[in-house]
Parts: sequence; structure tokens; C-alpha cells
Amino acid sequence: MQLFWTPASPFTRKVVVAAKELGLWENIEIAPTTWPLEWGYATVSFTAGLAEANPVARIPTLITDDGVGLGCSTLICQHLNGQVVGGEVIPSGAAQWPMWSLYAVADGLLEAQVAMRAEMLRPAAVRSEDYLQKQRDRIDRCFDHMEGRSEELAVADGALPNLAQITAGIACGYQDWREWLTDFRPGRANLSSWYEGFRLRPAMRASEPKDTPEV
Ligand SMILES: N[C@@H](CCC(=O)N[C@@H](CS)C(=O)NCC(=O)O)C(=O)O
Repeated sequence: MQLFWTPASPFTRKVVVAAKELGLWENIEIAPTTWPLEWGYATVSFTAGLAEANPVARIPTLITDDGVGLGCSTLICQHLNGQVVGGEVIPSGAAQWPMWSLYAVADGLLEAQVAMRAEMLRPAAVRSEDYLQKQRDRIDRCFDHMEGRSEELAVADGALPNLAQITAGIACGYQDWREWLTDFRPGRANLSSWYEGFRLRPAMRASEPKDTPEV
């Protein structure tokens, strides 16, 4: 498998954490991507092979061992989970639906964070404060929701974290990393104390975000 990757992308981090938790990381060849800062609002030159594997030209994109291009972190995690007998990152049966429900909130939070990042890359004179505030409001609602469901964030003894828990942890980590995002902790004691433990998992520590190379 080949993964188009950068250390800054929270969607890519989701795949990295899931692969490490499932014990599949060594089976993945990393294809580092570079992104001129204009990526937020303009078409840029893509890293060789990315747009061919996935015309949406976003990361993460995985080329499977069968040569299939998967250009979406959720699909990639499903593909990885399916390679492990009894893969636990995505539960089966009825238990999957509460997980997917919480996952969609955490993933929507990531989308809002990345939308803000793209807007922040625009020249200040044309940046829309209304658009940024809309994303901040969505981020606040999603963190509040996660606070209310913090019992579901606890990783069961001896189990792997599920994809909702992984995505929630990455959303907290991205919020801490970008200086223009506010602290998610005030008023959210349960989420805060959960994250203090979750962020120490080896897969989370090994994938802490760093700036993407521009060239
Ligand atoms: N829903 C997609 C979102 C992927 C995404 O937005 N990736 C960002 C990086 S975090 C990207 O590649 N942006 C480049 C662009 O939009 O041109 C997923 O889950 O994989």
C-alpha cells in the first residue's frame, strides 16, 4: 500500500493512527506530499502521482495492494480495518451505529478546522470573518457534543480505540496545534481529562502534527 501523506493533515493522521493501532503501519509505503501555501484557495502543482490516483487531489490518498486509489480517510480506515481479522477500529453489527454517529461529529469538526486553515491562508484583505465565525461556531457545537458523550470516548480495557475515539483525539490535537484556534478545554472537563490520557497513546505521540513542506 502507498499513502500520500503530510504530517500536518488531520485526515491523514486519522489513517496513520488507525494503521498503527491495527499493526499495519509497516505495510504502508509513505509518499510525502508538498503543498505551496496557496493550496487553500488556488490550484497548485500536485505531488507526482497524487492526482492520477485520486482526481480530487487531496490527502490522504491510499493506493491499495490491488492498485485501487482510495481518496477518503474514512474509506481508507475501512480498508485497513478489513485486513485484520476481527479488526476493532470499526465495530460490526449494531455497535457500529453509535460509533459512526460520534465519528461524524468528530469528522465534521476536522472539516471545520481545515476549512478555517484554508481561509486563514488567504490574504488578510480578502479573508471572510463571517466564514471563519461560522466554522468556530460549528467547532464549539461539536466539542460540546463530544463533552456530552465523553463516556463513549473511553477506550474499553484491552480494546483498540475505535474510529470515533481516534478522530476525536485528533480534533483535540489539531485545536491545540493551530495558534488561531482557541483552547477547547474550558467548560469541557470530561473531554479534557479524556484527551490528557488519549494523547499519550504511542500511535498519537508518533503522529503529532508538524508543518507541511511547501516545496
Ligand atoms: N473528506 C476527506 C477530506 C480530505 C482533506 O480535506 N484533505 C486536505 C488536507 S487535511 C487536503 O488534501 N486539502 C487540499 C485541497 O483541498 O486542495 C477525507 O476524509 O479524506
